[in-house]
Amino acid sequence: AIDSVPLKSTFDVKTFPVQNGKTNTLAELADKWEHGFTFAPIRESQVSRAMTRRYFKDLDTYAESDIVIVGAGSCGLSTAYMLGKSRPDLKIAIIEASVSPGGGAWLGGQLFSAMVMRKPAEAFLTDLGVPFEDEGDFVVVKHAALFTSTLLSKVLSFPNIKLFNATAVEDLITRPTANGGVRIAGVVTNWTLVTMHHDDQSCMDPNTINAPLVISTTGHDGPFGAFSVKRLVSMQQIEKLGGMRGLDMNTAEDAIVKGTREVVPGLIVGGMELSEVDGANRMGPTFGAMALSGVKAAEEALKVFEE
Ligand code: AHZ
Repeated sequence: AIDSVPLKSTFDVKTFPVQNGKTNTLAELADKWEHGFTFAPIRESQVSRAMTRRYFKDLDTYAESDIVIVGAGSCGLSTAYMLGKSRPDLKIAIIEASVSPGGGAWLGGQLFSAMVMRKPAEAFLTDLGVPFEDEGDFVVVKHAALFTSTLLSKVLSFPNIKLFNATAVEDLITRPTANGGVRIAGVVTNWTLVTMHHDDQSCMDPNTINAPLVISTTGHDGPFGAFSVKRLVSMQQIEKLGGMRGLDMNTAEDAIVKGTREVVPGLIVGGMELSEVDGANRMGPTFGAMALSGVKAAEEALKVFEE
């Protein structure tokens, strides 16, 4: 039956027989090499349904989220980690434009593997369980990818967090407030490949996620970066951007962590996106401010939910 190709689509996954509900151990596999190895049978539609059914359920579940985090770089992922740990009751959607989450945190700087964090950001590494070498005023993780992959694996393990990657935020949902301003009330999303081709493809309208709180961590200005704060200017909610300044590690990291806040009602901004609002310096290849801006963004978010 598994090989049959029905002329009409009569195949129903619910009636497809479960061949073998047993799971294997690696020790049992060794035995199978000796006695004829085959994978369990599958029909292609089962693979398709296993993926699409879950994705559409997630789209349904997270259409009303408690928090949307825009951008899964080092700051966005640190924010998600803190929120996932402390509030398993909140539904948190992460929207990441790239196929691969992690932003600029897969290398420490240029092509170099090691990631530097100035103290006291080592507290975040200790909590996460990422080992480091102590160099006095700063610590070094042997590979930035160890930090990012550990953080990502913890974030993805939280049952109340869903990462929608290859998906871009193209706009913010707004609601009028009593004083004539606006409150951010969610995000407008599209498949990133569509977002990148609005100019040369016919219109494909976007999708939406409602949420009382959006945390934007889309990085400094670039093809995708600083998305939400640039939109705040064009919707006249902030007059103009300060613009990221030149590199100064000492001032930059303090400014980003201290400045992480609710910039307009319903929108917290963290990480390097904030440098564009406040006219803060960049810090280059030191990542402590990204982790601690994430910790601060999560604390600011929890204040909103405790109000
Ligand atoms: O793909 C982007 C990246 O993964 C994603 N992103 C941007 N715009 C988006 C949009 N919708 C969805 N409209 C979007 N996703 O946001 C992520 C930003 O990650 P990042 O690593 O660029 O930012 P960060 O603030 O988390 O970390 C900055 C790291 C830097 S930059 C820097 C310097 O230039 O001096 N120094 C440090 C430590």
